[in-house]
Amino acid sequence: MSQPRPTVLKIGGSVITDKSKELGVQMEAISRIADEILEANTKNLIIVHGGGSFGHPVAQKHAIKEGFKEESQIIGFAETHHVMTVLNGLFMDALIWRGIPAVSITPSSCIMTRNGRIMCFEDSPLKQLMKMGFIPVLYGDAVFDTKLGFTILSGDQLVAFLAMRFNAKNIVIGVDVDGLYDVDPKTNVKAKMFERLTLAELKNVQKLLGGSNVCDVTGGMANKIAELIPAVEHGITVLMVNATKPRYIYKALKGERIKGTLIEKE
Ligand code: IP8
Repeated sequence: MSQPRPTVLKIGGSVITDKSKELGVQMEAISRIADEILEANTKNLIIVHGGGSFGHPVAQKHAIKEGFKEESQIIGFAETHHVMTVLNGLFMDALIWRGIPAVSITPSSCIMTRNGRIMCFEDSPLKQLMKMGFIPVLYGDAVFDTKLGFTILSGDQLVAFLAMRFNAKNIVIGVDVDGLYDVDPKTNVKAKMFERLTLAELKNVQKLLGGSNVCDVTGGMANKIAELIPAVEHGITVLMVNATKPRYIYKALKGERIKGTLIEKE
Protein backbone atom coordinates (compact mmCIF):
# COMPACT_ATOMS: atom_id res chain seq x y z
CA MET A 1 0.00 0.00 0.00
CA SER A 2 1.44 3.38 -0.92
CA GLN A 3 2.04 5.83 1.91
CA PRO A 4 0.11 9.12 2.14
CA ARG A 5 2.12 12.17 1.11
CA PRO A 6 3.81 13.66 4.19
CA THR A 7 2.92 16.79 6.10
CA VAL A 8 5.86 18.93 7.19
CA LEU A 9 5.25 20.83 10.43
CA LYS A 10 7.53 23.69 11.43
CA ILE A 11 7.36 25.01 14.97
CA GLY A 12 9.04 28.39 15.14
CA GLY A 13 11.71 29.09 17.72
CA SER A 14 9.71 32.12 18.87
CA VAL A 15 6.90 29.76 19.94
CA ILE A 16 8.93 27.30 22.01
CA THR A 17 11.51 29.71 23.45
CA ASP A 18 11.40 33.12 25.09
CA LYS A 19 13.26 35.34 22.64
CA SER A 20 13.67 38.08 25.27
CA LYS A 21 16.17 36.01 27.27
CA GLU A 22 19.01 33.77 26.14
CA LEU A 23 18.23 30.06 26.63
CA GLY A 24 14.71 30.90 27.82
CA VAL A 25 12.41 27.96 27.12
CA GLN A 26 8.59 28.03 26.87
CA MET A 27 8.00 24.62 28.38
CA GLU A 28 4.23 25.12 28.57
CA ALA A 29 4.07 25.81 24.84
CA ILE A 30 6.22 22.74 24.09
CA SER A 31 3.96 20.51 26.23
CA ARG A 32 0.76 21.88 24.74
CA ILE A 33 2.02 21.50 21.17
CA ALA A 34 3.11 17.92 21.94
CA ASP A 35 -0.45 17.25 23.21
CA GLU A 36 -1.88 18.66 20.00
CA ILE A 37 0.47 16.60 17.80
CA LEU A 38 -0.51 13.46 19.75
CA GLU A 39 -4.22 14.17 19.40
CA ALA A 40 -4.02 15.05 15.69
CA ASN A 41 -2.29 11.70 15.00
CA THR A 42 -1.18 12.82 11.51
CA LYS A 43 0.10 10.04 9.27
CA ASN A 44 3.52 10.63 7.72
CA LEU A 45 4.48 13.69 9.71
CA ILE A 46 7.92 15.33 9.63
CA ILE A 47 8.62 17.94 12.32
CA VAL A 48 11.19 20.73 12.17
CA HIS A 49 11.75 23.31 14.92
CA GLY A 50 13.60 26.58 15.01
CA GLY A 51 16.35 27.94 17.24
CA GLY A 52 14.77 30.90 19.03
CA SER A 53 16.68 32.08 22.10
CA PHE A 54 18.88 28.96 22.01
CA GLY A 55 20.55 28.89 18.57
CA HIS A 56 20.32 32.50 17.42
CA PRO A 57 22.12 34.48 20.17
CA VAL A 58 25.03 32.01 20.28
CA ALA A 59 25.29 31.86 16.47
CA GLN A 60 25.22 35.66 16.32
CA LYS A 61 27.85 36.08 19.03
CA HIS A 62 30.32 33.92 17.07
CA ALA A 63 29.23 34.94 13.53
CA ILE A 64 28.68 31.28 12.63
CA LYS A 65 26.44 31.98 9.64
CA GLU A 66 29.19 34.02 7.96
CA GLY A 67 31.47 30.97 7.98
CA PHE A 68 34.85 30.08 9.44
CA LYS A 69 37.20 33.04 9.63
CA GLU A 70 39.08 32.62 12.89
CA GLU A 71 40.03 29.98 15.41
CA SER A 72 37.85 31.49 18.19
CA GLN A 73 34.70 30.55 16.21
CA ILE A 74 35.40 26.84 16.59
CA ILE A 75 34.04 26.74 20.14
CA GLY A 76 31.19 28.98 18.95
CA PHE A 77 30.15 26.39 16.36
CA ALA A 78 30.27 23.65 18.99
CA GLU A 79 28.20 25.79 21.41
CA THR A 80 25.61 26.70 18.78
CA HIS A 81 25.12 23.07 17.80
CA HIS A 82 25.05 22.05 21.44
CA VAL A 83 22.36 24.51 22.55
CA MET A 84 20.24 23.31 19.61
CA THR A 85 20.58 19.72 20.81
CA VAL A 86 19.50 20.91 24.29
CA LEU A 87 16.37 22.61 22.91
CA ASN A 88 15.71 19.59 20.71
CA GLY A 89 16.06 17.36 23.78
CA LEU A 90 13.38 19.33 25.62
CA PHE A 91 11.08 19.07 22.60
CA MET A 92 11.82 15.35 22.19
CA ASP A 93 11.12 14.75 25.91
CA ALA A 94 7.65 16.23 25.51
CA LEU A 95 6.91 14.11 22.43
CA ILE A 96 8.34 10.80 23.58
CA TRP A 97 6.91 10.76 27.11
CA ARG A 98 3.47 11.18 25.56
CA GLY A 99 4.03 8.06 23.52
CA ILE A 100 4.76 9.81 20.21
CA PRO A 101 7.36 7.70 18.32
CA ALA A 102 9.55 10.68 17.48
CA VAL A 103 13.21 10.24 16.54
CA SER A 104 15.59 13.15 16.36
CA ILE A 105 17.72 13.56 13.22
CA THR A 106 20.71 15.85 13.72
CA PRO A 107 21.11 18.06 10.62
CA SER A 108 24.82 18.74 11.20
CA SER A 109 25.50 14.99 10.92
CA CYS A 110 23.65 14.27 7.67
CA ILE A 111 23.55 17.56 5.77
CA MET A 112 26.31 19.57 4.07
CA THR A 113 25.65 22.97 2.57
CA ARG A 114 27.46 24.91 -0.16
CA ASN A 115 27.42 28.66 0.44
CA GLY A 116 24.54 28.15 2.86
CA ARG A 117 22.33 26.06 0.56
CA ILE A 118 21.72 22.35 1.17
CA MET A 119 24.07 20.47 -1.15
CA CYS A 120 23.77 16.91 0.11
CA PHE A 121 21.50 15.19 2.55
CA GLU A 122 21.98 11.56 3.57
CA ASP A 123 18.30 10.73 3.78
CA SER A 124 18.31 6.91 4.11
CA PRO A 125 17.72 6.92 7.90
CA LEU A 126 14.89 9.45 7.50
CA LYS A 127 13.26 7.36 4.75
CA GLN A 128 13.53 4.24 6.88
CA LEU A 129 12.03 6.06 9.88
CA MET A 130 9.06 7.17 7.82
CA LYS A 131 8.56 3.74 6.28
CA MET A 132 8.41 2.24 9.77
CA GLY A 133 5.96 4.81 11.13
CA PHE A 134 8.30 6.95 13.22
CA ILE A 135 8.10 10.74 13.29
CA PRO A 136 11.40 12.35 12.31
CA VAL A 137 12.23 15.58 14.13
CA LEU A 138 14.86 17.96 12.69
CA TYR A 139 15.85 21.51 13.54
CA GLY A 140 17.73 24.57 12.37
CA ASP A 141 21.36 23.81 13.13
CA ALA A 142 25.00 24.81 12.76
CA VAL A 143 26.17 22.72 9.79
CA PHE A 144 29.33 22.15 7.74
CA ASP A 145 29.65 24.00 4.46
CA THR A 146 31.96 23.11 1.57
CA LYS A 147 32.76 26.77 0.81
CA LEU A 148 32.36 28.51 4.18
CA GLY A 149 33.70 25.81 6.48
CA PHE A 150 30.48 26.02 8.47
CA THR A 151 27.31 28.08 8.53
CA ILE A 152 23.75 28.14 9.90
CA LEU A 153 21.03 26.12 8.23
CA SER A 154 17.63 27.62 8.99
CA GLY A 155 14.70 25.40 9.88
CA ASP A 156 12.82 27.16 7.07
CA GLN A 157 15.28 26.07 4.38
CA LEU A 158 15.07 22.57 5.82
CA VAL A 159 11.25 22.58 5.79
CA ALA A 160 11.03 23.57 2.12
CA PHE A 161 13.80 21.13 1.16
CA LEU A 162 12.18 18.19 2.98
CA ALA A 163 8.73 19.03 1.63
CA MET A 164 10.05 18.97 -1.95
CA ARG A 165 12.33 15.96 -1.51
CA PHE A 166 9.49 13.89 -0.01
CA ASN A 167 6.73 15.30 -2.21
CA ALA A 168 4.78 16.61 0.78
CA LYS A 169 1.08 17.33 0.57
CA ASN A 170 1.34 20.39 2.77
CA ILE A 171 3.47 22.47 5.10
CA VAL A 172 2.12 23.84 8.38
CA ILE A 173 4.14 26.70 9.86
CA GLY A 174 3.48 27.57 13.50
CA VAL A 175 4.62 31.09 14.35
CA ASP A 176 3.94 33.59 17.17
CA VAL A 177 1.61 35.82 15.14
CA ASP A 178 -1.70 34.98 13.44
CA GLY A 179 -0.28 34.59 9.93
CA LEU A 180 1.51 36.57 7.26
CA TYR A 181 1.07 40.36 7.39
CA ASP A 182 1.88 43.23 5.03
CA VAL A 183 4.04 44.81 7.77
CA ASP A 184 5.35 43.53 11.12
CA PRO A 185 2.23 43.22 13.37
CA LYS A 186 4.41 43.46 16.49
CA THR A 187 5.48 46.99 15.67
CA ASN A 188 2.61 48.29 13.52
CA VAL A 189 -0.99 48.25 14.77
CA LYS A 190 -2.24 48.83 11.24
CA ALA A 191 -0.71 45.58 9.98
CA LYS A 192 -3.10 43.63 7.74
CA MET A 193 -3.08 39.85 7.70
CA PHE A 194 -3.42 37.93 4.44
CA GLU A 195 -5.98 35.12 4.65
CA ARG A 196 -5.08 33.57 1.31
CA LEU A 197 -2.25 34.19 -1.10
CA THR A 198 -1.43 32.75 -4.50
CA LEU A 199 2.17 32.22 -5.52
CA ALA A 200 2.18 35.44 -7.54
CA GLU A 201 0.77 37.39 -4.57
CA LEU A 202 3.32 35.82 -2.23
CA LYS A 203 6.12 37.05 -4.47
CA ASN A 204 4.75 40.59 -4.17
CA VAL A 205 4.50 40.31 -0.38
CA GLN A 206 8.12 39.18 -0.27
CA LYS A 207 9.17 42.53 -1.71
CA LEU A 208 7.26 44.38 1.05
CA LEU A 209 8.85 42.61 3.99
CA GLY A 210 12.11 43.42 5.76
CA GLY A 211 14.03 41.26 8.26
CA SER A 212 12.80 40.45 11.76
CA ASN A 213 13.68 42.91 14.53
CA VAL A 214 14.66 40.45 17.26
CA CYS A 215 17.83 38.37 17.32
CA ASP A 216 17.39 36.11 14.29
CA VAL A 217 20.48 35.22 12.28
CA THR A 218 18.44 33.52 9.55
CA GLY A 219 16.45 36.56 8.48
CA GLY A 220 12.93 36.40 9.95
CA MET A 221 9.72 36.50 7.93
CA ALA A 222 11.24 37.71 4.63
CA ASN A 223 13.60 34.74 4.60
CA LYS A 224 10.73 32.41 5.50
CA ILE A 225 8.86 33.56 2.39
CA ALA A 226 11.94 33.24 0.17
CA GLU A 227 12.39 29.64 1.33
CA LEU A 228 8.73 28.76 0.88
CA ILE A 229 8.39 30.06 -2.69
CA PRO A 230 10.01 27.01 -4.38
CA ALA A 231 7.81 24.67 -2.33
CA VAL A 232 4.66 26.55 -3.36
CA GLU A 233 5.91 26.46 -6.99
CA HIS A 234 6.08 22.70 -6.51
CA GLY A 235 2.34 22.67 -5.72
CA ILE A 236 2.72 22.25 -1.95
CA THR A 237 0.11 24.08 0.13
CA VAL A 238 1.39 26.17 3.03
CA LEU A 239 -0.66 27.19 6.06
CA MET A 240 0.84 29.68 8.51
CA VAL A 241 -0.89 29.77 11.90
CA ASN A 242 -0.38 31.08 15.41
CA ALA A 243 1.11 28.19 17.38
CA THR A 244 1.05 30.18 20.64
CA LYS A 245 -2.75 29.85 20.59
CA PRO A 246 -4.19 26.58 21.93
CA ARG A 247 -5.62 24.11 19.39
CA TYR A 248 -4.30 25.94 16.30
CA ILE A 249 -1.64 23.35 15.49
CA TYR A 250 -4.14 20.58 16.16
CA LYS A 251 -6.72 22.12 13.84
CA ALA A 252 -4.14 22.93 11.16
CA LEU A 253 -2.93 19.32 11.19
CA LYS A 254 -6.51 18.05 10.99
CA GLY A 255 -7.23 20.33 8.04
CA GLU A 256 -9.92 22.20 10.01
CA ARG A 257 -10.85 25.76 9.16
CA ILE A 258 -8.73 28.11 11.18
CA LYS A 259 -7.47 31.69 11.23
CA GLY A 260 -4.14 31.94 9.43
CA THR A 261 -2.59 32.51 6.01
CA LEU A 262 -3.17 29.86 3.37
CA ILE A 263 -0.69 29.94 0.47
CA GLU A 264 -1.45 28.00 -2.70
CA LYS A 265 0.09 27.94 -6.15
CA GLU A 266 -3.03 29.34 -7.84
O1 IP8 B 1 15.25 29.37 13.89
C1 IP8 B 1 18.21 28.49 13.07
O2 IP8 B 1 16.97 27.93 12.75
P1 IP8 B 1 15.66 28.85 12.56
C2 IP8 B 1 18.95 27.67 14.11
O3 IP8 B 1 14.65 27.94 11.95
C3 IP8 B 1 20.19 28.31 14.65
O4 IP8 B 1 16.04 29.96 11.62
C4 IP8 B 1 21.24 27.40 15.08
C5 IP8 B 1 20.39 29.58 14.79
